[in-house]
Amino acid sequence: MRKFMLIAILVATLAPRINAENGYRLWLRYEPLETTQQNALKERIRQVVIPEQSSVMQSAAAELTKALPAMLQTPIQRAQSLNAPGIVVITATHPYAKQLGLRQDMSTLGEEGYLLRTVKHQNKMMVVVAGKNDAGALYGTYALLRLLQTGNDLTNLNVREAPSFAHRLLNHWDNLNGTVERGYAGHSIWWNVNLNADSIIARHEDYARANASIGINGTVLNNVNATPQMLTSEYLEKVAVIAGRLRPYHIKVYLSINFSSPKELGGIENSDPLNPQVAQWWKEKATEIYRLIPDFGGFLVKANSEGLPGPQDYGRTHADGANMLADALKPHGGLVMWRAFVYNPTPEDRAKQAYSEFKPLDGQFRDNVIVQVKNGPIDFQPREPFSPMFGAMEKTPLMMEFQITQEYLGHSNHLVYLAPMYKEVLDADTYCKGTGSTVAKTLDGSIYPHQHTAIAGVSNIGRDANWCGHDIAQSNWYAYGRLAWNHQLTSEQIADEWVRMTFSNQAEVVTPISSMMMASHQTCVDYSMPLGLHHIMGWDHHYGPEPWTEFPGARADWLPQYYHQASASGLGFDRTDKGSNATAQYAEPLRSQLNDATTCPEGYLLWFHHLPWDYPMKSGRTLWHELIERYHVGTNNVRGFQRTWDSMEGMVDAERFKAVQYKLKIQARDAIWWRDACLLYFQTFSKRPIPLEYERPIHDLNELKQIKLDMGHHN
Ligand code: BDP
Repeated sequence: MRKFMLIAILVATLAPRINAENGYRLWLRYEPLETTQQNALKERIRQVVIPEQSSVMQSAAAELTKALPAMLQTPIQRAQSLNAPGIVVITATHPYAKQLGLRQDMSTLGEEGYLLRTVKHQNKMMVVVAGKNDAGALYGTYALLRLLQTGNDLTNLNVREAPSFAHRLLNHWDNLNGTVERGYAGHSIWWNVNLNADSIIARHEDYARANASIGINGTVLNNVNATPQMLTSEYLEKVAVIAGRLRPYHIKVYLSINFSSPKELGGIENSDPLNPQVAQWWKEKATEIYRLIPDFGGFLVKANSEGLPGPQDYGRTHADGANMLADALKPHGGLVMWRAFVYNPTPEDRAKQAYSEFKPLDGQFRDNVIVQVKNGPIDFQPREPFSPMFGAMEKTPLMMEFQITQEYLGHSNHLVYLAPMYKEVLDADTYCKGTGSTVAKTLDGSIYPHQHTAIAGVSNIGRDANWCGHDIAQSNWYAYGRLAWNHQLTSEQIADEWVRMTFSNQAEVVTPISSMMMASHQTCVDYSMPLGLHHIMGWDHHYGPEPWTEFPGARADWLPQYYHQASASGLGFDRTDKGSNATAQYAEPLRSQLNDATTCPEGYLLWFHHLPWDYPMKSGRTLWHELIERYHVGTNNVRGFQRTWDSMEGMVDAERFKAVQYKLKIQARDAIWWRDACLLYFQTFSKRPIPLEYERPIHDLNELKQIKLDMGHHN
């Protein structure tokens, strides 16, 4: 017995140290580095010098003071002079920039950019983080910590970075009652909380740290479906408190506004943007906001969309509405982010409507208006072609809106790494100015040199201990931020960094988890809406399959049949010039490529084409057979993810291991649910068998149709 215990203890000490974790620390865990790396760095980093005093610089100092001793397992001195080797963090204007020979290089750094350099100063090695301004210094500090966390040594550092987009925002769809629209990670971290509770103060600070570490510099605190109440002084005072917590991390706050606020709050007879009283009300409101929050970012506006009020209620245009708000914010330096998510129950194909409505307004917006466009023309479906607005609006700055929360991608139950989806859109060629006019380049100022460039991601953050509900969903917050900073990073690179910081630097952990992540988006598309299918999910909650849903009296464009058009003759939405002609909204040669089923990428095939069940696919299979194949590839891949994850037992901490394992079981069951539901339903039209080499369905279509999920707990 005794002997057995001794062996057990020995094994425990030899095994890698794995602490219990609940995911709260995200990718900022600062675990002790490998001993050899620690020893090398202890020589090189004897002190930290951060001579400047701004609150942002203090955040950089606090992060280093927290991270370095933990990673190096030794106390680190703060010092004022360059007497010993160590880390120096400065901005371009500090005299050290000159002494260290960096002034010249820094003069050409982009806004918020930074350099990381190893330089020799009086025979001592200095690791220098040099920011264009204090924000750049903060971002450089986090970049340095990322290099350390991911196992790099700091010899011969030569990094030069500046962000792709000037405004890099999260959009929280948080309601003032504390619920989160399409949020699957608990209640709001902003609303219906005790702002002075220690746990909330800590949350806000840790939120700010996490965002600063990936370069996010703005956040919209409330739902785009905004209530006028948001702009009452009671709430603005809360906003000021939150702004105060985010400011030291260089994060500005923004608010979603309700276009009817003047009428609802100000008692004005209407909210017509051309009514001088209305314009005046907004001017005064802006003044009140900036008195409380001098660096307030601006307004995000969802207007005349899904029943919300807007300028069209008064016969005015989106430009009239946006410009009136822009004029109110202009003297304070604020921005209007006006959403283009508009569609009405008209005969026009929903996928065409945003373009139809906004394209004629190009050139009519004030210079502090940015039009915020969802990545695809419908609504955050698992896969959409890019919105044809990208590239088409030459005189108006557009900004991308991605969704980080997994509204249509299995909520926080499914493991779906979204970087490949973001990249697919950012790297897509619009051809608006010839080959190579990628979506990213139409937005980042390289094709259209607008004063403002921006990007937004709909947050997946809530009050769950692990912030995002699913431990792996943290990677989507991370990846969004990294791509907002540099859209040229690859999905693989981002996954690799994230796994290293979040789980472990060991190759046996990094390789399997990141490969699984890399396969996960295509897998989810395959088991839910393959080959360009879209909007066939459950009514309202958007979880699980419901290609059959009918709702008497509901808008046609909220129902799945509108999108899949399944019939005895085939499947898919004809958006070619023989159908709705949505393809005409794209530039040539893409237009012709999409318009022709033989050249349309198969991933978008049923988005643009209605094809017969026997249509020959590139694989040699018929469309019906290919559909079966894709659904099975999807479900089989999820079973593979389960095996991969199970092989991580003991390699990652037990708490997160179990949590992810549990979610993968749900995902595997859901994937089969999707597969059986869609194939059995489409089979009622195709009237063709499922070939025998495939698994037999385990559900019955009629039973599946009875499933009515109550997702109330999510909101
Ligand atoms: C859809 C969501 C809805 C949002 C809307 C929007 O289902 O909850 O309010 O988009 O973006 O994806 O405004």
